[in-house]
Amino acid sequence: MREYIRKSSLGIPAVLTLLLVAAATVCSPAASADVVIGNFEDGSTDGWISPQESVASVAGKGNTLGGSSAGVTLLGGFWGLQTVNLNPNRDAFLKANFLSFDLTFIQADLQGANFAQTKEFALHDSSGSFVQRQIATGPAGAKDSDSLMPPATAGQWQGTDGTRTLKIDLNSFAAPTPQATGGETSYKQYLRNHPEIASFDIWMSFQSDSLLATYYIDNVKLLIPGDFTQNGTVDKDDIPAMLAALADLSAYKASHNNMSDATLTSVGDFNSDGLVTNLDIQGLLDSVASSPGGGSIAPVPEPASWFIAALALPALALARRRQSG
Ligand SMILES: [Ca+2]
Ligand SMILES: [Ca+2]
Repeated sequence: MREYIRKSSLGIPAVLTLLLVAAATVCSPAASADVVIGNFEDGSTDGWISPQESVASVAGKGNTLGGSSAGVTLLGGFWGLQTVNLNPNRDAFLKANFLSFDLTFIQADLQGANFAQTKEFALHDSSGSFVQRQIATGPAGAKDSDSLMPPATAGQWQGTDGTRTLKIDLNSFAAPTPQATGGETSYKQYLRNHPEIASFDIWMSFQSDSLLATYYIDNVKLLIPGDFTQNGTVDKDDIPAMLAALADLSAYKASHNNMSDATLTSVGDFNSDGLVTNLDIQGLLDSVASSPGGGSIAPVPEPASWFIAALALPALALARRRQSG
C-alpha cells in the first residue's frame, strides 16, 4: 500500500487523508455535546419551558451570546425556568462542576418591583427526584458565585441595572430522597448509578413583588474543568487550546464570547489557587490521560474500519491502474 501511495502522482495520500477524516467524522462514536445548553436565539426557547411563569426568546435585551435571551415574566408562581431535557448532555453534566448563566435585571422591565431574585435551583428527573437548594447560602462548601453580588445577596436585584454571571456548584446537590437507596451522597452519583433515567432537567426560581416583572437569562453553560475548546468534552484538543490561552489569556477570553474570569477559573484552575497559570498544565494533562482513550493516540473507532476499507478500495484501485498504465 505504501508503494502505491509513493508512486502515485494523483495525490493519493491526500485522498486517503480526506477519507480518514470523513470516516472519523461520519463514524465518530459519540458526538460531543455543546457546552452551551441555552442560547435562545431567533425566537426559540431551545425547548426550555416555564413551569409557572412565562418564557420567550427576547431580542436585544440581556443577550450575552448572540442577539437574544430568554425573558422570564412573572405570573405569580415560583419556578421561572425549566431547562430542556439534559439527558443528551448527560456526559457533560456529570463532568461539569458548574452550571453558569448570565442574568440581567433592567429596572424598567421589573414593573416597579421592590425586589426580584433567582435564588433557588433544583435538579429534577424522570425517577421522581426533586433536589432543591439555594444559591450561595445553601449547603456548606458549595462554590456558588454571583459576579456582581456577595453570597448573602447572590441572585438578587439590588436596584442597579446590569448583567452578572451566576455559577451554581453542581457537585453540591444532595442525593434525592427517597429515590437514592444505593448509598449515594450527591445527585451526580445518583444519576451516574441510574442510567435508566431518561430525562433530567434543572429548574430556576424567579420571585418578585411585581406581577409581570421580567428578567433575562442567556449563555447558559455547563462548565467542565479542562474544556478549553468549550465543546463540552475534555480531550487532547484541549491541550494546545490551553497552551494558546496561557500565552494570552485576554485574547482567549475575548475569543470565547468575553469569558468571565470566574468561568475561566472554572475551566482552567486545576491546582485551586484561584488563577489559571502554567502550574495548571499538569492538571489538564492528567485529566486527558485519565479519560478514555486519552493516554495514547486514539485508534480509529472499530465501526469505521469497514467504512475506510470501502472508501479506500476504489482509490487504491485507481492508484494501481495508474501505476500499471
Ligand atoms: Ca442568546
Ligand atoms: Ca474540549
